[in-house]
Amino acid sequence: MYGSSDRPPRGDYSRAGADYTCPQNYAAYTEADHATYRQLYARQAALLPGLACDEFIAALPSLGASDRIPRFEAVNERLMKATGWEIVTVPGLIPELPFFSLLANRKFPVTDWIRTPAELDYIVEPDVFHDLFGHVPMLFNPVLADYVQRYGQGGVKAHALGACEQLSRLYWYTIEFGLIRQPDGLRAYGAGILSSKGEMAFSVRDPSPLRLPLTLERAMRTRYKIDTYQQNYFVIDSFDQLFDLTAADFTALYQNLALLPEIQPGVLQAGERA
Ligand code: HBI
Ligand code: FE
Repeated sequence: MYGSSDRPPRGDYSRAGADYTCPQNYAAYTEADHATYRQLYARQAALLPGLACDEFIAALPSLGASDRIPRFEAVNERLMKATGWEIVTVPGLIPELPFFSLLANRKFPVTDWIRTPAELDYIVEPDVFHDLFGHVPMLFNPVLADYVQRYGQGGVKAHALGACEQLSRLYWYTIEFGLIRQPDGLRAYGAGILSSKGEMAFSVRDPSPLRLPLTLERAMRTRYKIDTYQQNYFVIDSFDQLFDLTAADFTALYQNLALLPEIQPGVLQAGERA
């Protein structure tokens, strides 16, 4: 998810080490927590056909338990074998540089607390359901897994260049809210969509949002809101296309972007078709 909220982040950061990781506090989960995970998993899994991309649906069983919050080390046994990634526990949102550094080392930060039953339909900050259900199955796909690592490497460079805002928009419009065109139609691959009850159908079927072909420039110029459905989505034709976008160094791109105005979400630009 994202680290741009201005509220003090939720979670007990006293548990975190220098790299912001901590052990998964499995004993702290109550039966209510496991019931919340079970309920979210069952509800979301029922929505996937026709809306989630094939790669996500194929990898979801690799998370293991669906009746309780899985032990991260059990997920790691399968994930490490599949793509050499491992999930590490964090208390919640962490600063951008540690976040990028973890991704650059094929470690995905997963928050270990879960939302309360009152927050079942919506929560602003990433909890274990958003991170584990939304993000982790896609890390079983080798091409997307390589994209996320290259994204992390790019993030470390962007931090040095002061270009985190632009790069976080690329994350937002791909890893969080990306759509992919399959032979049988549009599908979601972004974790923010895949872990959301309402945004699954909205992002793929609703006529109101813009759906634009993904280009680095357009995504990096486009602002985003963190607490509503997206007013525009960016569409790729394959994960290879996404990976190839990150081949070049972005320094020149950042310099060009600095000369161009930002774009408000949902606003069609000259020459674009809705
Ligand atoms: N921290 N735990 C966590 N999870 C995220 O997804 C995350 C983060 N910090 C920053 C962040 N995402 C975004 O701002 C990235 O685009 C950098
Ligand atoms: Fe996320």
